Amino acid sequence: MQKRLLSYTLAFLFLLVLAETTSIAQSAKRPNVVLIYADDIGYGDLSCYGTAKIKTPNVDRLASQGLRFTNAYATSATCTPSRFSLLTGEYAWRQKGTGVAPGNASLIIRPGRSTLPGVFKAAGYQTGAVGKWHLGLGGPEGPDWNGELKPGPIELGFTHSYIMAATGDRVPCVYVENHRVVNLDPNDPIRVDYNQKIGDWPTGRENPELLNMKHSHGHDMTIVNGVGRIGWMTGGKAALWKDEDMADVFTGQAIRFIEANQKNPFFLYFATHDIHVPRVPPPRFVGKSGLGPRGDALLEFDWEVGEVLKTLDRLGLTNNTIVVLSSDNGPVVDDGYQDQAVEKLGDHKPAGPLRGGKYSAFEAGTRVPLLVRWPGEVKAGVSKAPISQVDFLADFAALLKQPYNQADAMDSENQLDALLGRNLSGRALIVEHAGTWSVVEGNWKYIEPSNRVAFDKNTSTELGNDPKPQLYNLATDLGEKHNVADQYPGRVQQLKAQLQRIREKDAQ
Ligand code: NG6
Ligand code: CA
Repeated sequence: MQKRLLSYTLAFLFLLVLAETTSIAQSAKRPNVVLIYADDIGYGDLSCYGTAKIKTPNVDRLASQGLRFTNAYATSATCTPSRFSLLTGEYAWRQKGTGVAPGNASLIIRPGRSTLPGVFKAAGYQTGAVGKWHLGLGGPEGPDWNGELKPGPIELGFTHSYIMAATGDRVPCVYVENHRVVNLDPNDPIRVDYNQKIGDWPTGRENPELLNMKHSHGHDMTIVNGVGRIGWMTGGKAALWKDEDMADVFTGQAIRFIEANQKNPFFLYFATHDIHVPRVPPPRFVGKSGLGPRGDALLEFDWEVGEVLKTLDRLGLTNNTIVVLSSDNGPVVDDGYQDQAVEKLGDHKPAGPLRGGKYSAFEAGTRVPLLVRWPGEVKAGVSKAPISQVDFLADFAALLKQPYNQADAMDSENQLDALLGRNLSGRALIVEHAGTWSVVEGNWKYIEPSNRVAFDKNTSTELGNDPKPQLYNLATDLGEKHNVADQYPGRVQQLKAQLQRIREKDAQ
């Protein structure tokens, strides 16, 4: 009898140990994460989202092997605030100075706060930022281009960074690796100004005959590589990037980061320059889309995605790597250069069935493509779950069982199950910001009254602003053509109150 009890006890203990080690093994499962964050790619720009006018086979491969979301959102209709929210878990509009940042802005994210890369780093990951930054560099005095550029990505939790400071159309046109401008000759210091001309380099305003690509609006300041930019710069000749090479350079850096960390768990934030202006792809993509440089830049983006996927395959990392692909805001055709994007657009609809585009309060401003692939864990398919990029911080913290400061990431909700396709409910409320606020709850979209201009002539964008409240039923009117606010005053009041409550959250 006693013997039997002993063997039962031993068997029980054995099971207990087994259970314990399995749970350790499970909790130690730390997939790599590659977040490919495109610039200005619209809801209708990828063939897996329905366009027949452009072919993006590599992105489509990702979509067919993973989950494709139809209700995923960036938090804002421009770059800087969307990236701020993605990396901090807080709506950018809660903090002043989070609009489109000039190229000489100070870092707008406070070091020490919880961040998306910081969550991965604390969990023992190597964390890389490659590509577009556009969140400022340096302390209150601004970036020291000729010295140490900090604080920046490294101080926010990235263990390695290879970035451009702002955008392709803003000076200075140089790469920054960790704290230094790449290839800077100390005898040729960089100087940058956003208020007045500095140095004697030609500008688009004074010497338009020197431009290879003319501007349509703005972009008439310092000419670099035959392209007029926003802002003035001089110096740093040896460090200047070549626009045609940018995709190769960033993709090469992304691959190098993956290779270097193939034995560590890693998080790679690969923020491509494509398809932002100026659209200057290398000769191998020129003319290949038939849609002009904007379409060619889409093909280039697809190539970048393919290179990353190939690298994961080659290193045997595909099954243990979550690949997320999304965009920072909606599409724009003419964003300031005469690059044939308008003339060659043809029937292609960058926003698909949505109204508006980049800068707009209508859906195309913030509803963006989102793909998530994790072989064996995420079932391939399509999800209608409402997702906001502001939740990525809480999602990945939950996946890694990593604590973070919830007061910092105050808008980030754990929606990991929705992101991995385990439920279809997702977020109850989506907040969109384009200067004007909107909120989406279920099928209803409310756009708050706004006296801002309704149409941007420069970019030909319907901005979605109206002095009257707007309410749309997205189930029957995805294109936001019929404002039904007058028919549903109760719904308007309720959504208005929801928005107010969210806005006042930090005041509580
Ligand atoms: C605008 C620029 C536009 C683009 C945008 C930022 C002009 C006239 N327009 O001010 O070209 O750079 O800022 O785009 O200068 S974003 O995707 O980085 O938010
Ligand atoms: Ca953008």
